[in-house]
Amino acid sequence: MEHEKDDRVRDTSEKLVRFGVSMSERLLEQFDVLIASQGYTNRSEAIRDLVRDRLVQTAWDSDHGHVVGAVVMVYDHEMRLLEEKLTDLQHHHAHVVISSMHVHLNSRDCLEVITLTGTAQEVRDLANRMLSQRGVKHGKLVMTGLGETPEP
Ligand code: NI
Repeated sequence: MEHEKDDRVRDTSEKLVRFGVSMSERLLEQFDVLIASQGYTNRSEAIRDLVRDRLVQTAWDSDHGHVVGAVVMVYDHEMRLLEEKLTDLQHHHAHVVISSMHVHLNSRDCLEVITLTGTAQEVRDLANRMLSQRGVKHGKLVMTGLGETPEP
């Protein structure tokens, strides 16, 4: 039974291609030290992640690239009209907002995580508009993505 299950997983996975890479011994040594310090146990996984990271960055650099991101922010919920403004922005860009999580940190401050998807420009614009509101004490847009186009 275990064997059948393994075959099914293999059938649906993408075809792997092996290729050779040439680089100087010194560069490879430095790469190995770097990836070992990051917890990688093999070069292939580290190289795949580097390639995906470059593809994600390129999607963010092109305004039309499809991206996924999360706004993580801390704000003062007693700031007049702030919660209404943040909610209004999300309603007006509902096609970009996937979900949100709200945490009451203490009697005044809230942490909110809002996940977004769309073109890089749409996601960046909405994130900037939320983060620049008065009363938002700290926040960041975490930029990520699939890094590759899923198979049709
Ligand atoms: Ni709260």
